[in-house]
Amino acid sequence: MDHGTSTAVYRAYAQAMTVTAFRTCPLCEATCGLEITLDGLTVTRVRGDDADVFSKGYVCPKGIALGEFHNDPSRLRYPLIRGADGVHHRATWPQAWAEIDRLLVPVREAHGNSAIGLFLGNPNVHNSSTTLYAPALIRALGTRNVFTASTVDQMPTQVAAGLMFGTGLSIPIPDIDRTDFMLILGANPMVSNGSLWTAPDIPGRLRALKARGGRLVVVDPIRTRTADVADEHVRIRPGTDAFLVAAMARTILNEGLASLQSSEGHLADGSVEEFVKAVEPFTPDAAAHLTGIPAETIVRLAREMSAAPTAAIYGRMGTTTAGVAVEGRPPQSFGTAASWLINVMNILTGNLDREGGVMWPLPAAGGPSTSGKSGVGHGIRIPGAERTRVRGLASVLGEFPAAALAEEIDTPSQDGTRLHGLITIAGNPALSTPDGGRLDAALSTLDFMVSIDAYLTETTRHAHVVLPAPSSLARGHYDIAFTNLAVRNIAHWSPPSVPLRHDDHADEMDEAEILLRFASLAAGGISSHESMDDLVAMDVATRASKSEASRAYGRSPADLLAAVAPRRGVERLLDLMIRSGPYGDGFDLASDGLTLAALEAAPHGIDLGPLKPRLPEVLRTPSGAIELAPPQLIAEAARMAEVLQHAGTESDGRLLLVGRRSLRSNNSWMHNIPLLAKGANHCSLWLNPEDAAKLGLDDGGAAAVTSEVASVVAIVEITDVVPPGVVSLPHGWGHLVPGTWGPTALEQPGVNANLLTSAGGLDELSGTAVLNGIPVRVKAA
Ligand SMILES: Nc1nc2c(c(=O)[nH]1)N[C@H]1C(S)=C(S)[C@@H](COP(=O)(O)OP(=O)(O)OC[C@H]3O[C@@H](n4cnc5c(=O)[nH]c(N)nc54)[C@H](O)[C@@H]3O)O[C@H]1N2
Ligand SMILES: Nc1nc2c(c(=O)[nH]1)N[C@H]1C(S)=C(S)[C@@H](COP(=O)(O)OP(=O)(O)OC[C@H]3O[C@@H](n4cnc5c(=O)[nH]c(N)nc54)[C@H](O)[C@@H]3O)O[C@H]1N2
Ligand code: SF4
Ligand SMILES: [Mo]
Repeated sequence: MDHGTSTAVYRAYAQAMTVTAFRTCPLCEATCGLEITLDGLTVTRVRGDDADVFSKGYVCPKGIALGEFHNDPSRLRYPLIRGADGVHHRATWPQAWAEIDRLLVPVREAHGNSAIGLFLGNPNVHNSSTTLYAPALIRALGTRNVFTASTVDQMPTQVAAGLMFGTGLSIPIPDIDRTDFMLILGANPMVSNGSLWTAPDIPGRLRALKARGGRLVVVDPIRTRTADVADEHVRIRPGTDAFLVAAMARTILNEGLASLQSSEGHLADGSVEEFVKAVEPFTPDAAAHLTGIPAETIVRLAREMSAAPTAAIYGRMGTTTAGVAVEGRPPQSFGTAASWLINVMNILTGNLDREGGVMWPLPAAGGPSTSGKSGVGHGIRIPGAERTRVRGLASVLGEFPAAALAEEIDTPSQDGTRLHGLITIAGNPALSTPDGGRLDAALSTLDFMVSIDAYLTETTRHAHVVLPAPSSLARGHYDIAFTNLAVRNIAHWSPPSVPLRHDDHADEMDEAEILLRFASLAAGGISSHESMDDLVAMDVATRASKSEASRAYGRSPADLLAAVAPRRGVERLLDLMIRSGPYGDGFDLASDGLTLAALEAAPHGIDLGPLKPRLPEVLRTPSGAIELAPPQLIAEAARMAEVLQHAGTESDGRLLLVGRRSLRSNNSWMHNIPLLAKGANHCSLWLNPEDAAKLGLDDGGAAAVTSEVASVVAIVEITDVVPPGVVSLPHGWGHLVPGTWGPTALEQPGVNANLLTSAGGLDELSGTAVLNGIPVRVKAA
């Protein structure tokens, strides 16, 4: 590879003086604008960009720490090949590709394309290079075995949105800036900064809600920071949100409070009647028994929501990844049902698609709800067409449940069809997926493993070849996913703030190029990475020209490609998407529509205004209507009703384990950043004083926590933010392997909460794992 020019650019840059760069923070869904000061290639300061059209200067501790991440000497800067000694050694790019080829070819020849799996982790969604180019690698590999972090996260919400509105990204977003009543279930946006809800400065937006006389209610087993700032905190038994919301919806219907407003005339025929029948069993009393929330409170919340001039109910991790154990059965999850019922509540109270309710963004680079034909589409297919080999679990929106990854590797088969190889991209499934111990062992048996990552981790340490992901500051960035989920329509392009580094200590390659070169290799080298890029661009242009809703409908793809020349890579694809998107110039230079060039001229982003109603144009269901009662979800309601009948809530002495997030951690990474790591133990086991006294445990003491799957030892922190009967441990910790991460992370290792979670009970419709509400025994260690 020719590094001639880029090395020269890099040298010049490295000697440069102080510069200021503006870019979107890639660390969470809030997409804050950052102002970054660089001295050559070293970040000397990060602060919020006061001029950012969306975040207006807001920033959190993680965003500030992006500089230390960029500077971190432990971050990978060149390819690694694992030697016979099991140790990873520096390699050149040609050596790395040769090693990949040497290992990949025999596995595919012996066992077929699907013997290679992929795991895509969370940071992919915050990275336009991988968002746009990972599909090319998947296609070139020809494997059906794709796994992502979605099935330990938001997949239930996507499935519910897909069944009701037609696409997995048609998720209605709380209009926080204009609502009068906000009901939050199982989310802690004061710490997470919002999820499936892109809204920089959630603290400020919640303060503004209260200042204008609005009301905030939080339903969570834990008194979180969000519960602290709320008008009311309602404690709930883990795993039971679907029952709470079903009873609220039933109350609205039975008391004649339903008022459809904007949804009027858009609901599928007969669906309200079907829904009424389906929620009949969920009386407030029955729900009270299971949820632990008094029936009066359930009824009052339903009435309050319907009486508020505008209102939004929103649920996140606690509603999508929690399970409830009933009469000794393993925890069962109703994540998709909970997401469905939340949507239905917004519909029945007249809050879908209206200002102050929940609304659909109109993303500038387009998305599933802006392509195809307006108002009608194919919908989604649930259950999906494919089945996993071992448990026969259905595919969901083109992927398999992450909880099935370990068994797909370690379960032998007659015909040798198991997974023999794995590629991980920006994922740490050894820490982030259930039954992590089994997966960790399985990874060590693979014949082929390649990871693209910023660090050597609990996962990537198993890879035969590790390809370094450059710092996010070195890439161009546009939030393709989160503009589909934002509380305001905005567009923001961040050009690379620093060049890729090539010197004695580094040999970096953009992830788009890594993926294209990998795809080219996986396709047998018949086309170069440049011609692979041309194919991807042709694909994007063709889709735009075939999509009736696009501003390039009916145009020849070749014309569109000519219009965006000489751009290549991410910038070419984005220019195509933006110019054919809902605000685009339609490739007509006389128009004042949006282009990538316009974004390049606006370093603080472009504000495209508040959300506007989108019914019925937004729908992509085959019926062209909102499916209030999809058969898959009516069947879930029947399963819920069955659980209700068997609901004994007596505890057998076990406590229920739930997770949590911390302002100064980001899932399993950023733990090697001194700015974030300092201070208290982030990975303590929260225990209520009553339980601590019963169990004879002291603050700071060690406790053994034992689930059906495994046992771990954690340090106890006694606090009444957790109620009696519930304990909390964050995920993403357990940095015990010498040589991984870096010194700061290894100093405060914590424990891996996912050693305790089980890969067993899934939310079936979405294949999503149960990570909250895990029955555990706790005793002094
Ligand atoms: N028990 C329990 N488990 C959970 C959760 C929970 O609440 N409880 N939460 C779940 C959720 S919501 C999620 S999203 C998952 C997250 O879990 P994963 O998606 O598996 O991984 P992360 O912990 O986000 O780690 C991301 C990896 O990407 C690397 N990385 C960072 N930036 C880049 C980049 O730009 N390029 C590349 N190639 N690599 C990069 C990091 O070094 C790290 O190794 O965990 C899930 N697991
Ligand atoms: N600082 C920071 N920010 C992050 C992350 C991070 O690691 N650190 N991770 C990012 C990612 S990947 C995601 S997906 C988002 C997640 O964003 P959120 O969902 O807002 O964050 P969590 O902290 O997981 O909130 C889940 C809440 O559900 C509660 N809970 C558990 N079980 C139940 C239940 O059965 N019912 C109810 N009602 N509540 C329950 C928990 O106590 C917790 O308060 O955060 C993102 N932002
Ligand atoms: S809230 Fe999220 S996007 Fe904003 S600075 Fe913090 S990590 Fe970055
Ligand atoms: Mo997540």
